[in-house]
Amino acid sequence: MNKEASITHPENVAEGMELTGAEIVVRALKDQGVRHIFGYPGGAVLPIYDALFQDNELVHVLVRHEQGAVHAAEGYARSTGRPGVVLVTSGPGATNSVTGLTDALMDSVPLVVITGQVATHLIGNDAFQECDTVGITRPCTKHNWLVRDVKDLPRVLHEAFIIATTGRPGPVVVDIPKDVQFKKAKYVGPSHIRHKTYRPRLDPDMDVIRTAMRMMAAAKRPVFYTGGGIINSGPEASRLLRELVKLTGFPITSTLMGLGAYPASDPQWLGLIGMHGTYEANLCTNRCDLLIALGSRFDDRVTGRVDAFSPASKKIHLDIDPAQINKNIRVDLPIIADAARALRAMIKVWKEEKLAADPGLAAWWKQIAAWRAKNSLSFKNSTKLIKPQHAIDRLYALTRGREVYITTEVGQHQMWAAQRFKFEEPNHWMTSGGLGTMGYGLGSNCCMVGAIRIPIPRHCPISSSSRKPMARWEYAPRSRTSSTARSRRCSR
Ligand SMILES: Cc1ncc(C[n+]2csc(CCOP(=O)(O)OP(=O)(O)O)c2C)c(N)n1
Repeated sequence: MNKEASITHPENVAEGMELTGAEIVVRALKDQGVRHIFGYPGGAVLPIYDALFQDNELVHVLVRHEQGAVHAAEGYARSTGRPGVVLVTSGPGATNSVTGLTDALMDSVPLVVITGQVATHLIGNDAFQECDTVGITRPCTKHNWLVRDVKDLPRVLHEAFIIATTGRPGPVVVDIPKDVQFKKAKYVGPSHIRHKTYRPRLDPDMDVIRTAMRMMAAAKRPVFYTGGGIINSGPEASRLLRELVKLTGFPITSTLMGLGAYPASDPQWLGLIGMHGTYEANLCTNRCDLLIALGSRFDDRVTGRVDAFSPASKKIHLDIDPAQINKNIRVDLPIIADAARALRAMIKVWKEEKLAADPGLAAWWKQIAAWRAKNSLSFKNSTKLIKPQHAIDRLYALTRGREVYITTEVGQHQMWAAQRFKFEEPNHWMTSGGLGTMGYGLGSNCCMVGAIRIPIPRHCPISSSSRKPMARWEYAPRSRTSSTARSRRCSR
């Protein structure tokens, strides 16, 4: 039979029409607003690749290794705020994605990873390229599914996007056996799908917000300690954070994952917190009487010894994930909510109650100025060699005012970039924080299309991008004829 004739073009299909599992995947991705997919083909996903080949809108970015596909999707998600989508085959394709999945789980990156699986009648037979994908990826995903019945496929795919992107974002895996990709079922659109039980709490308790704001107004030595949760909440959270910091006049520091939520050029900015942070950020955290943690999780690179961390402070902790509260550090006032919604409520209460910072804040700033004067990030430059710190300072100076996206590998250069590059906006800094994955930088850099890449010693690709949409054939292998032919097919 003519293969072309057997494939229904998804854009011509009305909801409720019978589609193959592979066509359902393509249609569901499009209905979820997906434009780019990062992937690598294999036997167990070929029906999906065939359906993709028939489609004119989805752009497939062919990678060289499935781990790279997941990192590219992570970079895409971090820089655009949209979920990254990955398509890989069964067995080794799925297992190669595990490092990326773990990385995304630790850094709360929304990903939908679709894996092929052997046909349902072969599951459990040690079939060729079979592995227990849901078993292997259970601890490194927010949720995962093995779809045995094609009738469940539309619902599962839409639920996958809901779970990946709402509440605390994270990676999900949808494992689809090959025979399910061929079978037909009625397509159901996203508007009909609501998860039965999953309801992340988004709005804060206003009584708790009022208590928090009174604690803030009474504090003599307050400091904001922000994290990746502000970035994940979306650009509005960063805007509201700026407003709250200005309203209160408090100093602010951030974790590695939170860089860019507050402009580094602002005088209230103290620089990075923790093991690689500035003297002033760490002494502020240690001596403060009120620590306001916003979308940060008190990880060991920030706290060091937990029994000696910020010993004199009361602690407020805003997080969308209740599991973070009192996990590492006991806090006095938890706020469970989406960061933007909580920040909006905080600003409202501060203004409505006409609150003002305690006059003690002036002495606190005087103390901070003395710590800052130590200039903890200074270094002895050289006339004989280019020091990495100098290189990053020059890159910052030369790219200032342009839209610059930075990705790093892991190690010393990562810390120098975090310390020295002055991030002004969210979603421009892509680095592996929680897992510390070497290989992340190259992969995540591949989502930067139209980017100028400046590799600096030792493994630091820095991208300055005009954020052009990805070209259809971008990153297809060029060297070998056979793989070029394959990539043409798969880059669609
Ligand atoms: C996949 C992986 N393997 C090993 C490590 C451990 N590790 C962390 S930093 C580092 C060295 C990095 O050296 P380089 O890439 O030269 O960067 P530099 O620290 O010199 O800036 C290693 C091996 C890691 N983070 N990730």
